[in-house]
Amino acid sequence: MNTNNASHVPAPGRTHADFDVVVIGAGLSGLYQLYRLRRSGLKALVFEAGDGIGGTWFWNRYPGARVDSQSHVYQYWFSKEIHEDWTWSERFCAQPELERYINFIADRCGLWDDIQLGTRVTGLRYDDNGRCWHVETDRGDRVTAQFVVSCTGMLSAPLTDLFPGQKRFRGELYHTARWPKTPVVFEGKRVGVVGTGATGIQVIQTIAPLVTQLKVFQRTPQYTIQMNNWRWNEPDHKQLHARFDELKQRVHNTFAGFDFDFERGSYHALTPAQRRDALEELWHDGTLAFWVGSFPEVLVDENVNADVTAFVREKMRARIERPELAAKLIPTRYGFGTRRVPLETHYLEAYNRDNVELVDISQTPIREITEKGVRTAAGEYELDMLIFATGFDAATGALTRIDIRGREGRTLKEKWGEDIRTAMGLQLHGFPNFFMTGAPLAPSAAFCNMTTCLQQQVDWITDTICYLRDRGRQTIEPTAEKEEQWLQHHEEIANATLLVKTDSWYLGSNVKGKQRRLLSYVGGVAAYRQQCDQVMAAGYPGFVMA
Ligand code: NA7
Repeated sequence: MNTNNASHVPAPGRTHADFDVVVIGAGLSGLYQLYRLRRSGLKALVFEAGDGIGGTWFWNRYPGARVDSQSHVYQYWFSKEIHEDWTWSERFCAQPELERYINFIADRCGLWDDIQLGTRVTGLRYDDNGRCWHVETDRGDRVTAQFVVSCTGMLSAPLTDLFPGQKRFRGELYHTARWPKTPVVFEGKRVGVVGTGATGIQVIQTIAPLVTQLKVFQRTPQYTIQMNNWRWNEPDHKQLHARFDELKQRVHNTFAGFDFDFERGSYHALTPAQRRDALEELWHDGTLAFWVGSFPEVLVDENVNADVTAFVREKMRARIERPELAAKLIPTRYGFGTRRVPLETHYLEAYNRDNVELVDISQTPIREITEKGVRTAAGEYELDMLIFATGFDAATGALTRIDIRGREGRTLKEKWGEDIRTAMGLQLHGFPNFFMTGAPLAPSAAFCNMTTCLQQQVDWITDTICYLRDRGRQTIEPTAEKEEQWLQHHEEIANATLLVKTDSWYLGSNVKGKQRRLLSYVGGVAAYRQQCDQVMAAGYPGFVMA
């Protein structure tokens, strides 16, 4: 595409750009962003790198991929009518159903015309004179847009090149976030999985019964919660549809954007027996409520955390047959909930199988990938297939992999290379008219049910663009002081939690050389939304409009 229609006289608040808005990414947030922009009368174009829409649910089609939020809160809330035309088959849906849902939404809203698939944005350059962004893609597109909204996903830049020798492996090699659409055959194969995060766990529990041999290379053990999944039936669908208005409100007013909250009061106010009962009840629920809907002290109070950790260890131990295995699989070096807690189904039992071996690489790391398999400091493991479930350069990676140049040509990579900071996770000083969703220092990941926070962020961004247009303004940019103030607020909350004591992608410590900073805002979804709304209501203090 090469659009060049800049001859018109722009309406007040608009520039001569080809588009009012270019959106990067057609995942959950990108599609809703397009929907909102169109409804606001804005001309938008979405560039999507994949050859299909869905973002996370397009790329992560690995065996066992499933959402850890309950389906009835992991959805869009903009249309009751559309909501009633869709039913979820399970309490926690699998990837194919999520991908179908996202395509259903695009069909129902007629979004396809403004989405260009198979096109990766490679460069963004801000033009101070034209007050617009120049957008370049790997397909040779050159367009201008007054605003750019990145909907690139918090977990979309996979860590794929981790070990020497990867290219010489003669077997099949996959990263879970680049899983092929063509069927992968597991039967009769010796398979290795590197990584035991939420992804690795889903892969392992799914393929363990299929493969001849499974070697799991585990560097850090995980606390896990047993998922309590079930199939919904007709009366359930009716009941969930009837709850639309209530749920739509509720998810925006809980700590983590779910249909549960810290509603049991203080852990300290309960007797030991009451605490045990509460934990048992939450455990039985089989959702992330055991973590981000139990007691707020779990994330901040060492003693409460130790109690809950002991409870989880006990539950895990009961399912692992061999004590030496339990010693490897149950974490001891960090507290429950200070890393992302995966939900699982028969994960621990997979290790009771004869064809599954847990290779503890905490002391004997992987040295290289050989022609035949994996060589650790303890020896070589011959494999037919190797699966990397090795995670992502979270929050920053998707954007620093694009050449983004703001005012005076300064790159985002340089900016975040010095210090990862944003204004409320929504904008950046030095990058006017550039908006982000799922970015650093906004609520995200398990501290926000992603659909809740992404829709809230898209709403704020769209309303802000309309605010400018309606007042004849062309640009908006946060001040350096606003960024600093938000950073201080974020750090104050983050440093009061136990999260900052444990290494994980939450802190960027999974990426060599990355600054250690809690990437998600953990002040709570409701509190965050209120702050965003207040900024808007007060006429955007801390943001410069021109
Ligand atoms: P995660 O949670 O970052 O997990 C990645 C796993 O890969 C984790 O077990 C890592 O061990 C392991 N890993 C990464 N690099 C290496 C190397 N070099 N050697 C050995 N092991 C390695 O990613 P996921 O995809 O599972 O989940 C990401 C999020 O997606 C998840 O939290 C949900 O929100 C959805 P480590 O723990 O670093 O020792």
